[in-house]
Amino acid sequence: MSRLIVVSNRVSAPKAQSGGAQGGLAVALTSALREHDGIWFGWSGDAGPGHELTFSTYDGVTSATLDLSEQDIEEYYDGYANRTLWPLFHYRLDLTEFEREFQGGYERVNAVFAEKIAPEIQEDDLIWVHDYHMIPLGWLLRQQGCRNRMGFFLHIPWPPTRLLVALPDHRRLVESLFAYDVIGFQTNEWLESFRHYVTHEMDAVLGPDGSVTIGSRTIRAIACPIGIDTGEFVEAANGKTAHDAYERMAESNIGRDLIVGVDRLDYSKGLPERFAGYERYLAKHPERKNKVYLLQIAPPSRTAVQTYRDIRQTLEGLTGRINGEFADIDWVPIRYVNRGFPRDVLAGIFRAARIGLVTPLRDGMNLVAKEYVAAQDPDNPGVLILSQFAGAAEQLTEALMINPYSPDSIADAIETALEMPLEERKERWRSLMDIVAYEDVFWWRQRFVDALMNQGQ
Ligand code: GDG
Repeated sequence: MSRLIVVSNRVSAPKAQSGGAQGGLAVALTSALREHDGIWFGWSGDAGPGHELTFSTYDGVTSATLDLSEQDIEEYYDGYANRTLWPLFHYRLDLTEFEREFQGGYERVNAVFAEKIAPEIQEDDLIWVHDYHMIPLGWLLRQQGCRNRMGFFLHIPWPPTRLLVALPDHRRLVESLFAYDVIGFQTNEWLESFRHYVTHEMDAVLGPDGSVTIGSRTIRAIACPIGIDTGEFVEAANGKTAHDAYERMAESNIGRDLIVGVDRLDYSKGLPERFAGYERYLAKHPERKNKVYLLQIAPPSRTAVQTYRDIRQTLEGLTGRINGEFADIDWVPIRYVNRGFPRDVLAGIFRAARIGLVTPLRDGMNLVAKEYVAAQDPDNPGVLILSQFAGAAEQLTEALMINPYSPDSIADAIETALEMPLEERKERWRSLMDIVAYEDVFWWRQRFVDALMNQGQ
C-alpha cells in the first residue's frame, strides 16, 4: 500500500481534539490518516523564525509542521486565504479584499511548503492536498521535480465563473490546479461551476467520466462529498459524557423543546438569518412562548479578521434585542454561547435537541448537519432543518429544506418540525441516517483515493 501524504493548512493531531473548535477537515482527516502510514504536513499555527519542519507521532498519525513568520500569517492566512478566497468562494464579493501583498504572501508560503515537503516524499507516495490555502502547492511541487500522483480536494464551494473572474490573476490560480491528477469537489453543483469556468475561460475539453483536458494535460474532476466518522459519533452519542450532557440539557429544558445550532462563528453560516427566522417564529406563534428555546453554540474563529469581529457584534446585538423583546421572567428564548465544547458533549446536546437548525448562506458541505443526524435516538429522533445552500443538501434530501434568506421559510420549518408526528420523524431520520452511515468519511477517503490511483491508468 502506498503511503499517504496529506497537506493542509493546519494539522490537528488527535491529542488536540478535546474541547475548542475542531474544524471539519481535522475531524475527517484524522480518521483517514490513522489507517494509512504517512505524514500530515501543515502550518503549526504558530509564528516563529525559519521554516523548519518538526515531526511528531501520536496515536498512529505522524505530523510535520512548520512555523510561519508574522508577515506570512498576515498575508497568506489572514489575507489571501481568509480575506480574499474564503469570502469570494462563498459568493461574498462584497466582503472580498484584493491586495497584491496577500497574493504575494500566498504564493510565497506555498513555495516554502513545496520546498520543505519535496525532499520528504518517496517514490510511490500518494499526495493529497487540501483546500483553498494550498491551491498552487501541486504546481510548485512539480517544479521541485515531484512526479507522484497528486490529488486536490476543495472543502469549500467553487464559485460561479462570473464571480471568480473578479479575482485578479484568477486564471493563474485555476491553471495551477492542472498540476494535480484529480480534483475533488464536495458537490455536483461546485463541480459544474468548475467545469463552466474551464470551458468558458480556458478552452478546456470535457470528456467522459469527469476528465478535463487542456492541451496535452488531462486530469479528472469529480464530486466526492465528505462524510463524518459516523460509527465514532454514534458511539460518542451513546457514551457517558454525552449521556451526562443530555441529562443536563433535559433538566434545564424543563419540558421545553430545544432547537440547537452549532457553528464556527462565521458569516457564511447564516447566523443572523437563523436568529431572524427564529424571531419570526416567535412573533408568529405566541402560543409557543416559554415552550421552546434556541441554543446557539458559536466558538469564535479567525478573530484577526475584521469581518469576523463584525459578525460577532451583530449576533450579540441580535441576541440582546430578541431576548429583550420576547423573554419572560422565567424564560430566555436564545441561549447564545460563544465558546466550544468537547465533541461528546456536543453529541449529547444534539441528541437532546428536538430540532437541528443548520442555515448557512453557502457551505461546502456542513458536517454539523451530519453529526446531528448521527447523534439522534432512533426511537425518538429530532428533525434536521437544513439550508438549501449547504453542500449537504445534495445528499440529505429528507431534511426539512429551507431558504435561509427567508425568515418565513425558517419559521414555517420550525413549526412543521415541532408538529411532526413520531412516525414521520422516524422515517425521515432513517433515510438521512442511511446516507450519513454509508457515505461516511471512510467512503469519502476511499472514493477519492481510488480516483487518484486509477487516474491515467
Ligand atoms: C469546512 C467547510 C465542510 C463546531 N463547534 C464545535 C465543534 N465544531 C465542529 C463541528 C464540525 C466542525 O467543527 C465544523 O464543520 P463544518 O463542516 O460545519 O464547517 P467548517 O469548519 O466551515 O468546515 C465545510 C468542512 O470544511 C469539511 O469539508 O463541511 O463546508 O466550510 O465537526 O462539530 N467541535 C467541538 N466543539 C465545538 O464547540 N469539539
